[in-house]
Amino acid sequence: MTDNKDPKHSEVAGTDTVDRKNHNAKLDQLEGARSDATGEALTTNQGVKIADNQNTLRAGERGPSLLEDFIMREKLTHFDHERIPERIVHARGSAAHGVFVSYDDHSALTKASFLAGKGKETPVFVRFSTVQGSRGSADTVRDVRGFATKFYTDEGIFDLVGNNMPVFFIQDAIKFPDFVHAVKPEPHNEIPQGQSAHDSFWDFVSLTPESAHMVIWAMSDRGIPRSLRAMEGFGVHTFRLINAEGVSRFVKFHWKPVAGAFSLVWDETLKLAGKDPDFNRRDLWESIEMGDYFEWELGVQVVEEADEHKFDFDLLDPTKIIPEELVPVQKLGKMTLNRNPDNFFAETEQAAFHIGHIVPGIDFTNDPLLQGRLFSYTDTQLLRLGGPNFHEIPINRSIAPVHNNQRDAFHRQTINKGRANYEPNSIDGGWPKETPPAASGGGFESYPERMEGHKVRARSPSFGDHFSQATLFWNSMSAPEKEHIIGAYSFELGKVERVFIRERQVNEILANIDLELARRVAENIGVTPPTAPTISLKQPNPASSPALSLMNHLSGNIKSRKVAILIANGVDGKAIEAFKQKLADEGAIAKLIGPSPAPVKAADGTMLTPDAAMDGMPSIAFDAVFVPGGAQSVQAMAKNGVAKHYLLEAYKHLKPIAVLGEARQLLTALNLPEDAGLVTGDDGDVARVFTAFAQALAQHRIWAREAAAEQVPA
Ligand code: HDD
Repeated sequence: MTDNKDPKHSEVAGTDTVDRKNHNAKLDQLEGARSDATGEALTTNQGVKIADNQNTLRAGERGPSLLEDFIMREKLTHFDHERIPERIVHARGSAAHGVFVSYDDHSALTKASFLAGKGKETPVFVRFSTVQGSRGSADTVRDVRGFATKFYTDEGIFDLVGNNMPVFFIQDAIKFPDFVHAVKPEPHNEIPQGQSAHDSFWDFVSLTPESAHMVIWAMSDRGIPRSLRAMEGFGVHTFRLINAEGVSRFVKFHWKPVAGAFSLVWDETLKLAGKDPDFNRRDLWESIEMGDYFEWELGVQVVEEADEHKFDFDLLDPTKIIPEELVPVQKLGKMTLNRNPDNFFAETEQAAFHIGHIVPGIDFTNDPLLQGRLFSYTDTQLLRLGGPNFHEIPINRSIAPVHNNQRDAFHRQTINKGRANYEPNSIDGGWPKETPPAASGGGFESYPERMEGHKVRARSPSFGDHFSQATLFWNSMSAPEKEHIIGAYSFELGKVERVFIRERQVNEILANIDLELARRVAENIGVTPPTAPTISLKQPNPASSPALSLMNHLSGNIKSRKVAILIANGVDGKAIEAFKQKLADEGAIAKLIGPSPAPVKAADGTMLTPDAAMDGMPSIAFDAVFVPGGAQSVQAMAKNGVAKHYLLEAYKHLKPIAVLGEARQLLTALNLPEDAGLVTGDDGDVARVFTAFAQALAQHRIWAREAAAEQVPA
């Protein structure tokens, strides 16, 4: 078993002496809990070697099994107890280890030690999740994504338990069970799985105007991320950072993806849910295995204590953002996810996050959603992980030393020495002792906020504006993003059986966000378009925020983008070589996709082994497609429905496509017109075609193609 040794944090500034893949203080600690059976005998849980793992002990070869068979009984009993309750929300998740490196000494802002030095490294474990679906549901459903980060700091654990959207559906935690019941599959038939497109969700949100802002985020492209690496993350609530002088400032936490933020298109998500339900999880796993790590910068928006009331919304209201144009995001450091877990259950499933896990220098605010969360997370782990010792499970163990008088209970691992299990004591020298707060290394001290008020069940009037920031979000979208939002509301409300719920959402929610949005959705779902909002509305301030549009979050490069190269016998091998080299130079990933997994003979006689067959890795698994020339291969593809569908589908999903030589005939046959993302050239034109193709790929999708793509049957 592991012990809580002092952390081995290294104060490395700009050096790369640490093999991040395999070592950090947390990974070293976990090493003590890892088990490798290579070369070892098969044993019972008691360490007794097993001679026969094939047959139960029985009375005669054809006789009944004997109760005496302790080997069979132990094995079956353990198996019967393998499952633990899945998380009530965020059940489907995947996770990775990594490291957070502080850019600087941020002690003017906070005394938290993990931000106190340039280059200071802190191990992290991050679990991403969908919210609504169960453990086995598809990755690509329209949903919020959880983004929970466990910082194993040298002052204890700090969990930043956020989402990929900066606001939430409700303002008060007492509404959380209602909201979750409404969005989960309906109680009578447990349908639908992993989707909000059903009556009970829209019934609840149409009756709950405070959800309007979050729902429009969920209906936007943010609800269908292309990759977990391509999502922003948000702490959602306003927190406090407190420095050594005791100065407190309000902050909103942000994760800014180095890869940029970009999404799937809706038709793609529906197909992926069937063809590769593990799409996002696989991408995380495979990228890390390839050494292509996921990276984010941690940032904060900082508001001085004196400015608490200077906004036209309440900082304590979790349905509001602070527009980045009003308060810019300051970058504090960078997180790199660089190692996959060794065991999904032991690490990812047993990870216990809690918004109440904070360290000196960080504190809560009175956000009523945050306050309720402080109760819920420990409570849920007690059930899920079977008792109060879940902090001793290896993935949850602090790397800072843990000593207190909390004792016993199910599954206790620590063997506490000494006779005094209380404090104060004089028997064991008074240990463990309290540590007074200090500028660094001190005990935790809550910010001494001055409080007064009556004990009431009431919400502040400052939480009363539910629409202006939903309007701000809508105003900030590009034309394609607006179309996607209209499409998403129309799809979801179109699945709502009760017309009065459709009408309520359109008239009482959408009409108060934007009349044009409400009218377009109304027309699509067969309800009477509204002519006016139902209440007098506050104008958003600012009127629009460029930081909200995904179009402004692209990285400008094609690193990590996946490109399918379609091959068949007779393909132009030289063009493939040249194209692959250029992709590799830009950090993009190329896969050879053949009619079947069998090797293909190129025109020059070289043998090419496909990475996958066309039906095994369809176009939806890629960001772009390249079709090299070669008379014979093009003829074969022209007769192959799967190959033709590949191109039609990539075109329909607005992906860049590069086509060389004879392969241009395929475009004519398929009636696909050239555009900024459908780039063609002669066999020798690789350099020019690649440049245009890479430019299109850096833009993620060819949005100008959308109207033409709608006509494509794929
Ligand atoms: Fe929560 C899990 C994020 C509101 C109660 N929540 C959970 C996870 C994330 C969030 C990312 C998964 C953690 C993991 O990977 O294990 N939750 C949020 C955010 C919220 C939020 C960003 C609003 C700003 N949550 C919220 C409220 C409550 C909960 C208001 C209850 C009052 N959340 C839970 C929970 C879960 C959980 C039931 C389920 C599994 C778990 O905690 O460990 O306690």
